[in-house]
Amino acid sequence: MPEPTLILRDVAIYKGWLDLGKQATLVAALRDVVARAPLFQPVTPTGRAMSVRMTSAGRYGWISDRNGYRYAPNHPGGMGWPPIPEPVLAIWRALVGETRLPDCCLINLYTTEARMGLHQDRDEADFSWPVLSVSLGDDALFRIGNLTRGGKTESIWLNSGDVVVMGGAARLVYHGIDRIRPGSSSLLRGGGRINLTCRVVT
Ligand SMILES: O=C(O)CCC(=O)C(=O)O
Ligand SMILES: [Mn+2]
Repeated sequence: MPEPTLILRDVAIYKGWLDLGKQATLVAALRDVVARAPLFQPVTPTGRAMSVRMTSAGRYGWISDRNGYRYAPNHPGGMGWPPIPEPVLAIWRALVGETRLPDCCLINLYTTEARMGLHQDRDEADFSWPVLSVSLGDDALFRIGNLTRGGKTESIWLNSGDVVVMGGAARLVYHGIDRIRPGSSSLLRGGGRINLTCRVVT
């Protein structure tokens, strides 16, 4: 596997993994996904609206509503999730391998005010598979904590084209997005940031 640019608290960060051409190809593929499985604004189990809008591609999509956080075989609108676009799978193949491909590619859209609180990705059945995440569009301040809630954290700005892999000792690390830097990228018409999070679910 290629060497990451840096490792922060066991999280592997590949700065600038995708050049502008590859980023644009990804965005075009994601527009097709969103056309078939529209973005929706989830609520947390306690009923608070999340600030990101989201949708998914793959056998499963990640959803949140009054019934909890979980993977679902269908979009809340009833349709199936579109397949994960090939350029997304190509990133997974290069950085994780071919043995198993992700079941879910969650697509988060952050507009100016959106953020994501510190959390663990733990709705999957098998934590031996890493989580791979791709940043597109505006810069985002990514915070990495510990394996339990609380304690000191470290932050790093993620830029468009960066890829993050949380596996091994970092698979269950707390992480979140404090804020984005509006207007820092011109990749997305209308601005904002897209994050793709690929996971093996079952
Ligand atoms: O937006 C990001 O970079 C992280 C997203 C994330 O942690 C998640 O969707 O679980
Ligand atoms: Mn996460």
